[in-house]
Formats: sequence, structure tokens, C-alpha cells
Amino acid sequence: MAKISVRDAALAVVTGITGVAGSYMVAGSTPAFVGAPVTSAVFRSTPASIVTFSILVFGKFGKLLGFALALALTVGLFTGLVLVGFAVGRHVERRFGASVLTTGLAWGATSLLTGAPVVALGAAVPMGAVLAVLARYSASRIGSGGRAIGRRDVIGGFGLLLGFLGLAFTVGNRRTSENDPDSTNGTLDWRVEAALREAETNGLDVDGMPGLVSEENSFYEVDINIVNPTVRREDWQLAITGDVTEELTVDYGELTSKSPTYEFVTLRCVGDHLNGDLMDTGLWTVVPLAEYIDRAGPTGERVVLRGDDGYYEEFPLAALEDGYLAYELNGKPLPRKHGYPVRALVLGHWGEINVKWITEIEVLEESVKGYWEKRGWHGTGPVIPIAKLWAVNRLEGGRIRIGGHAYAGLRGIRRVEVSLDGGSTWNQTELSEPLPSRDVWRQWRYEWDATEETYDVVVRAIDGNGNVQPRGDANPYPGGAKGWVTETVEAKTE
Ligand SMILES: Nc1nc2c(c(=O)[nH]1)N[C@H]1C(S)=C(S)[C@@H](COP(=O)(O)O)O[C@H]1N2
Ligand SMILES: [Mo]
Repeated sequence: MAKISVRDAALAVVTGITGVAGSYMVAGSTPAFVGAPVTSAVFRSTPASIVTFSILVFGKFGKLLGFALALALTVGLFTGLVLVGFAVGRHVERRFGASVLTTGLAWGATSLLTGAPVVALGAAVPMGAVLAVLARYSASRIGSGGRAIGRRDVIGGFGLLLGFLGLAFTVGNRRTSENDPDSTNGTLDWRVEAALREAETNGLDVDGMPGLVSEENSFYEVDINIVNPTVRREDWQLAITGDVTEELTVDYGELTSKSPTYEFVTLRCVGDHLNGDLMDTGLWTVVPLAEYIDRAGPTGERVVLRGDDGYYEEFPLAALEDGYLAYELNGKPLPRKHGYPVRALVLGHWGEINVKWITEIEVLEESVKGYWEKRGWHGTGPVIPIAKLWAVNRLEGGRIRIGGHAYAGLRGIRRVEVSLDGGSTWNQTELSEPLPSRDVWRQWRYEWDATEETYDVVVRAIDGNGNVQPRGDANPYPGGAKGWVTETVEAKTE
């Protein structure tokens, strides 16, 4: 095997970067971007323990880290292709042999990975162009020495590369937002407006505490992939299959021809830390699933819900008695990252069975493991009650006001109690008026005159059945964090 010169390697890396950038430029953050299948392959093949660790320890940062790794791998893949092109191109008695060959390879590989041959040209053409330019620097062919590259060439080349990266990033981002559903036109339905107003009125006033309804943009997001699917309304279909008397499909037109209801539903990820923020509430436009399930006539007792991203979760069919298909969030089309055009909502359960971009409900007779359960999680059941401490206000005259949100799924929140002495004595807190939904959080607030310097504050929820929030392993893995949120509150800030 011929040795690869440093120069060839450097040229190959630059060409590889150009290809990835070119792909992003035409595809944006959609499945047609060459980084999408590579990132999903990386996530899927990463050992469960590492995925879990990076979710729990790094949170969003872990996702970014995974993305950076996958991008590097994609660049590596393209770089390899270019080197193959160089090696073979050496034997091609044409000046542009290597460029043509490499362009073809890059196009083929990208098409195969993304299944989008036309968009794949976005990766291949810029690579070919770079190589064609580089070929001019070569006396005969790339990969066989050629004219020495001077410092000015290198600086100029870097300038061009950076310029192209900037352009690709900007244009690609625009492509990404073109794939977001249009939520700018149209006015909110009056029922949505009324419900949102009620939530606004019910909200307790504590500085820095989130409202009773989360903004679409700040609503937490957990996905198995970095790049989310792009499903068009016109193409969306839900199939009910498996152990049923009659398989059936539902499309978007049929779903939205039903008169919808509007439900406040809180979602919480089983991976949420005790006082974490993987918990949010939306006002969802929904259609009950029960009618469709009944029509299909299930003969099994388990279901698998599948999403367009390859995600799937399995749980008892009975949970779908409180199951919905949701197609709007806060009166606007579901954002792409929350499952556009349609997602499942299963009241009272951990977030993970609320499958986004839902495509199939398969009824089964026997149970199988879902995506996260294969990775050791137990997140398909009802949520564990939680009271969060999300805001501390120091008021005039040495008064302290604290507040947060409490959630217990379908059991509801009856009380939230606060201890100022590490859990020896307990005080009742004020609760926000309940919203007219069955599976929604409440806010709590507590105020006192500070006479001491520090307080060991502990917060706990009591659910609608009178059960006190359980204590136990505070680690969210595998079945959700157990315990009471505690925080040392200083009367004065230094
Ligand atoms: N198709 C699909 N659905 C999914 C997921 C996913 O990765 N893919 N993540 C699940 C998890 S773990 C949670 S906690 C919720 C989060 O919903 P959100 O991102 O809209 O907040 O979606 C669930 N539904
Ligand atoms: Mo989750």
C-alpha cells in the first residue's frame, strides 16, 4: 500500500469537511443531512451505560458532545472516501480522475446513508469542486506529489473554507426552519385563549418561577436522535396493527375532522433529577385514542407505540384508556421537536411513552422491551410524585418567599409541605387553583419572616390519595429519582 503523505491527508480532511458542510447547506437539520444517519448510528450503538451516564451527567451537553463526535465521524468517513479516491486516482491517467471518482463515491455513500440522492449532491458537488481546484495545483495528479503548496495558498484556502462553512451554516439553518410548521398565521381558537388565560390567572406570583403553562420554545426535549424526523401532514398516517380484529389507519385529515378537546398535560422524563427541569406543561389539542382502539378491536393486552424516528415503547394497552393523539401545543401546530404533526399523550405516565411523530400502535399478546427498557430504564409506568423548589425570593423586611411546581400524575396534588428545619417540623404551603385537567402540575408558594441566617429547607408533595412523596434512591436511573428536594436558603445574599 502506498503511504499517505501529510499533504494528501490534509487535503482529504479539508475536502471531507467541505462535504459535510455542503450536505448541511442543502439539507439543514433534517434526515437528509449526512450527519443524521451517522449520529443515530452512534447513539444506537453506544453502550446503554454511557448513553444513560451522558444524559444524567451532561444533560444537553452530552447531546452536543454526541453530535460533535458524530460530525467528526462523518468528516472521517468522507476523508476516507477521498483518500480512496486519491489512491485509485493515481492510476487514472487523467488530471481530474481522482476528483470525479471521489465525487461519485461521496454521492453514492451519502445517498445510501440518507436515502435522498438529489440532496446528496449537496455533499458531493462541493467536494468535487474542491478537488478539481486542488488538481490544478498538482503537476499531474493529486496524490502524486505535484507543485509545492505555499503559505499563501494555505491561508487563502483556509479563508475560503471558513467562508464556505459560514455560508453552509447560515443557509442550512434556514433549511431547518423551513421544516418547522408555520405557527405564525392564524389566530388562537377562543377556547385555547380562554384556557391559557385561566392558567395565567391561576399562576402564583413568585419571581423567577415558571408559569403554569410552558412556552413552546422552552418546553424540555428528549430525543434518541440529534436530528429529528420531518414528517409532512399530508403524509402522516397512524396504523393500528397486530393482535386486532381489524387493522386500521388514520390520517391527518380524518384526525382533525373530529371536534378536538383541549387538555393541560404535564410531561416529566424519568431521567429528570429531583430538582431538575425535565418537566413541563402544555395545553394540547387532542383527540382521544379510545375510539380508534375500540374500532380496531384489540385481542392482546400490551401495545407498542412507534415513532418515525425508529423509537418505540411498550406498555399495557389499558394505559391508552387515558391516551390521546395531540396535534397542537398551546393552540399552534405541534413544534417539530415535540412530534409534528401528531404525538401520543398517555396521562399519568412518564414522558417516554408519549411517543412523538407517532406512526404505529401495535397490539401484542406478550410483552417485549421498549427502547429505554432495553437500556435498563423502568420508565413506562405512572410518575412518582414530586415537589420542586424552583424559586427563592428575598423580600423587603427580611421576608423570604419560595415556590415551585408539584406533580403526581393522575393522583393529583393535594398538599405541598415545607420544612425550614431539615424535616423536623412541617408547614402547609399555598397552592395554585387546580387547572381543569386530570394530569397537570400545580404551583406552591410559602413565605416567612427570616429570624435566622440560614434555613435547611425541605419540600414534599402529598398526592390526591394522601400518599407522601416517597424517599429512596435519588438517582433517576433506572426508575425515576426518589426523595425530597432540600436546599440551604440564606436569609441574606452576601
Ligand atoms: N418518537 C419519539 N418519541 C419520544 C422520544 C423520542 O426520542 N422519540 N422521547 C421520549 C421521552 S424519553 C420523553 S421524556 C418525551 C419528551 O417529550 P418532549 O421532547 O416533547 O418534551 O418524549 C418521548 N417520546
Ligand atoms: Mo424521558
